Formats: sequence, structure tokens, C-alpha cells
Amino acid sequence: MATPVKVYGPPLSTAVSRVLVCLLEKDVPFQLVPVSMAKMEHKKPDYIKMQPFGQVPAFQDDDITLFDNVSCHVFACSNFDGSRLKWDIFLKETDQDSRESGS
Ligand SMILES: N[C@@H](CCC(=O)N[C@@H](CS)C(=O)NCC(=O)O)C(=O)O
Repeated sequence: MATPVKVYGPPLSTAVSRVLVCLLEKDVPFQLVPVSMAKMEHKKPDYIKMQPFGQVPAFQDDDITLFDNVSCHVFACSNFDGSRLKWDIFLKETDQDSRESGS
């Protein structure tokens, strides 16, 4: 992790706050980049270039950009150490199931 993860959006957004809780729980350093929904910044061309759905959150880690809070959770649980969260357990069990079934 060369530069801290960036999360774009207002922390009052439920989707953004879910990502922040995940990163805080896992103790992952991050930078919160404010995006004012009141000023419709999430619909501006520069933001849409990064997040084509014009929604918050957007999440960046090096060359990876994610658009959905659930994919952020899966990414964080697959790539960062720290507290084990529900997704860690789910991913571990899914991996174990696929190893046991040979798929
Ligand atoms: N699929 C996204 C949806 C995120 C979402 O609905 N964000 C809302 C704020 S909580 C948003 O950006 N709304 C503005 C819009 O849809 O134009 C996720 O679950 O993270």
C-alpha cells in the first residue's frame, strides 16, 4: 500500500460510512476526500470520470477504483490485515468450500 486508500464522499452517507467503518475496524490508513452532494459534486464531469455512476462512495487504492460499498468490503477483507470482519469469515468459508468441492 504505497499511498493511503482514498474514500470519496460525505461521511454522513450510509454507503460511505459503511466503507469507513470497515477501514477503521481493520485499522487501514485512509484519506477521506470530501464530495459535497449538496453542491452536486458527485455529478460533475471530473468525478464521473472516476465514478461513472455519479454516486458515493468511490474508493481508490493505487490503480484500483471501486464504486460500491460491498465491493470495498470484499476488497478490504481480501487485501488488508486487521480485525476479522463478517466478510473475512464469508470469504474464508467460501474459499474452504470451493477447495473441498474441488471447484
Ligand atoms: N451501490 C452503491 C450505492 C451507493 C449510493 O446509493 N450512494 C448514494 C448516497 S448514500 C448516492 O450516491 N446517491 C446519489 C445518486 O444516486 O445520485 C453502494 O451500495 O455503495
